[in-house]
Amino acid sequence: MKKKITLIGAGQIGGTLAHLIAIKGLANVVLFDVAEGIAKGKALDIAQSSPIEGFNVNLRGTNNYEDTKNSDVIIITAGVPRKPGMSRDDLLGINLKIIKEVALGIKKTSPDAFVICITNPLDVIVMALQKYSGLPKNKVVGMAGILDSSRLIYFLSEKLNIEASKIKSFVLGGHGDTMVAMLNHTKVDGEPIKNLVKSGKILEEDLNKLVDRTKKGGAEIVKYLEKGSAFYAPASAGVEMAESFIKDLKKELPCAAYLNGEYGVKDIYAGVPVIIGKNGVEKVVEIKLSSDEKDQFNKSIKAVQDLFEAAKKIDNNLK
Ligand code: A3D
Repeated sequence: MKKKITLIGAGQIGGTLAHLIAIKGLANVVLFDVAEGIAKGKALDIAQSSPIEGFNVNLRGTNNYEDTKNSDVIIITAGVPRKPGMSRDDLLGINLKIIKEVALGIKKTSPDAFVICITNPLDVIVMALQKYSGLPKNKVVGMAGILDSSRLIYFLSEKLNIEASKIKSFVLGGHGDTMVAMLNHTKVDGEPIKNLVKSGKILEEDLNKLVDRTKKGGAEIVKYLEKGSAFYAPASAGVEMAESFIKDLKKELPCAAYLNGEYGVKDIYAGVPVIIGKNGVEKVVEIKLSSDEKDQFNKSIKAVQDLFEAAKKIDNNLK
């Protein structure tokens, strides 16, 4: 039987998620949105492309949680995106309220689902989602690291004029300006990037610029779009996580996961490499960090902790 993926939020990312899932034939899709017409319209529009694309999945739009019942996967994008000049953290108050409503909705109807959160500010919202819903911590995870890593890999591939598939790299920590690019673990065609710096194939200064551009990758797109934020690459990243769960691929992916002592951190969500398989987050992979990476990672964790303190001030129930 086909699996069921519910998308809570049928906006820019939600619609793109539905399109990608349908084209891949990954699962039947329920698009849920408080704006019922948007959910219904997008579901119908994508369904009408099935004779052309040749996919065979059901798509429906709704504003009723009953229709999302017993979902295998839920991907949440409900909330407000950034406008030019806004930071992700500026979205906290409004998106916290929305996530509470969503958490209560999915808890009642799909308590066994694997839940992927994309709503910003990511690390704090996914942590609040887990607390509000009470769903198991290995079944509630945030999407950010795959996107940030993909941005860095793309920028490197453009700069070095080499296929992105030949580059391995990833980004850890919180999904914000403090994210940590793992340059010691970055390889181009199997060769450490540091060797390419030594041999002059890329200047250290240029490499640092690419890392900085990655950190500001979301804002760059917000500025271009003027209305709304990135949605194609975020949707691709969300689908990769859902697919690893549904097909039990056990891929190692950088995601915002619950840390219980790993990386020396307790009781917080942050971006680390995890294995995603049929049991959700099956393992947090602990890689060795250099002392500089460790310092940067701790700074990033501190930023997430501070923002979670701000969230607790907004809603006492988060304590
Ligand atoms: P947008 O196109 O505005 O879609 C959001 C949708 O959520 C709208 O259709 C709303 O009607 C809907 N919505 C609002 N409240 C509710 C509710 N209570 N229940 C159900 N639906 C609701 O935004 P988008 O799709 O571009 O972005 C969605 C979120 O993803 C934003 O918070 C962005 O900041 C965030 N985002 C995160 C990343 C990460 O890498 C983590 C990247 C890009 C965007």
